[in-house]
Amino acid sequence: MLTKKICLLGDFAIGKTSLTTRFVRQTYSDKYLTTVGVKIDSKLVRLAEQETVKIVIWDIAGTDADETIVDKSYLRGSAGVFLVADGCRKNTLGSVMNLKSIVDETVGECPMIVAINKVDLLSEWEVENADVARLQGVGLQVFKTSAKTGENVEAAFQQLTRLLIAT
Ligand code: G3D
Ligand code: MG
Repeated sequence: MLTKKICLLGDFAIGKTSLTTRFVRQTYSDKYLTTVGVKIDSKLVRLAEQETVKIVIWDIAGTDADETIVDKSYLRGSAGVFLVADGCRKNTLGSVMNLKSIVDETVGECPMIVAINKVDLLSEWEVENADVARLQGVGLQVFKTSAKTGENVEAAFQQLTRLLIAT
């Protein structure tokens, strides 16, 4: 079976761990432990074409909103990257662009998907269509997700998996 490593990257407290937990275990907990270092999970993803891929997910500790620091050694061997922003904090989109550049430099060209998370909190939503269009303009596919309700979580991971096996 194909095994592919992906990394989740994005600012602190935007929902990386919650998205991973939702995807891997179909659950969501409002209680969470701040990720220290890295947490590794895996899940078998069955694609429509009867193909099953084992996705190994590296949930890397949140970066500081101002610094976008990521230990590049974690990125090594990644087949793809799941970039995460918080729809209620527009500045987290800037970090997504920085992280994309870091991935471009360290991993090289690889599939990346953006999840703009917390779409269940629409009343607090700050991200506009133009922001989404800007990401799409640099070739990123964007999903508005909620780890809380599960909306689009499976779809985003499935799409990244599809891109992984297409390359
Ligand atoms: P991180 O791994 O990116 O640092 P976490 O983020 O998954 O630890 O989540 C940070 C906070 O955001 C947690 O709340 C978590 O419950 C919340 N959260 C994550 N995803 C969603 C979502 O889709 N919707 C909503 N409404 N909240 C979400 P606390 O309050 O424990 O800090
Ligand atoms: Mg975390």
